[in-house]
This record gives sequence, structure tokens and C-alpha cells, in this order.
Amino acid sequence: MGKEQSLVVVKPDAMQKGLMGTIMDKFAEAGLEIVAAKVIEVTQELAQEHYQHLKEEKFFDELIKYITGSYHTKNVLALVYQKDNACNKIRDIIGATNPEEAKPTSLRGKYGRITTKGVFENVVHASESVEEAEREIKLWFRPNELTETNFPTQVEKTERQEVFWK
Ligand code: IDP
Ligand code: MG
Repeated sequence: MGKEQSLVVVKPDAMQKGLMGTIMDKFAEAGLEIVAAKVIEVTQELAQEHYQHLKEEKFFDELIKYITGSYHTKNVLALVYQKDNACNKIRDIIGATNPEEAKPTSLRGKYGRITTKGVFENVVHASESVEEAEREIKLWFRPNELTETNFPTQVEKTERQEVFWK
């Protein structure tokens, strides 16, 4: 059995503030290993699916705008980290969801803020549990984008057109 994996997303506010390195340094210091990384724009579909459990919340529409980059740069950095107990370790480093309640030395405590529209701009996402991590990693990444994984894969023959270098 391989090590526990977690999805981490450096959110648009952190990208705009140039905090990618600072955030990744913290995880490196904790001995977390990167097994996937990519810079992408979060589509409406991905955002809605990722935060499906929050659909009924009054801050949902603002949250979708935030994560799709309506208020900052559109790019996010999506990563998969691994280590024993990765989910708990990472959640400890990033701090509580509400940046005003997060430990002042945590990433969210240091760099997060609450906007006038009431969204927690808390710089980084990380999976809350092993179960959530599996759902999120499968949503954000294709198997061949990870250098290793515990999750079973299958080969499918498809008619899909793909883009290659000329
Ligand atoms: P988490 O990111 O710490 O796992 P979730 O409850 O999964 O917290 O919420 C997802 C994101 O939605 C948070 O990171 C934050 O950006 C935003 N959010 C959560 N709760 C609130 C709230 O009560 N007000 C405003 N924004 C919130
Ligand atoms: Mg969550």
C-alpha cells in the first residue's frame, strides 16, 4: 500500500499575491512529496463539482466566482502531495477554513482574508479526508498526470481527438 495522497490547490488570490513558492516551501519542510502539478483555469463545471457539497450555502455563488478567478488571476496551481497521514498534516499546515480563526502562523492565518462580500479568501485548498482526497484527485487529474497512485486504473479505447505537438 502506497502513501496517503491529498489534493492541494493554490487558489487565485494566492496566485495573484505570488504565494506559490511560500506555500510549497511549507509542504516541502514537512517532508511532503509532490506526485502531480499543473497550472490550469478552473472551469465552471470543475468548480461546481468540486464544491458540490456546498451548493445550498448562501456564499456558494461567490465561492464559485472566487475559485474560477473572477476576482484575481484565472490560473490556479493544482498539486497532489503524498506522505503518511498527508491529509491531516497538510490541513494542519494550512489552518482553519475561516482565516480569522486560523492559527496566525498557518498559511490561512497569515495570508487569508474575509472579503466585503463575505467569502473566505483563504489562499489554499486541501482535501479534508482520505475519502475526499480520492474524489478530488480523480476529479482534477487524469491517472497519467500522477507519477504514482494507489487508486486502480483501467485502459479504455476511445475515439477522442487529442492534441499533439507538430
Ligand atoms: P475547507 O476549504 O477548509 O475544506 P469548506 O467548508 O470545504 O472548507 O469550504 C470550501 C471553501 O468555501 C473554503 O475554503 C472557503 O473559501 C469557502 N467558505 C467555507 N465556509 C465559508 C463561510 O462560512 N463563508 C464564506 N466562505 C466560506
Ligand atoms: Mg473542504
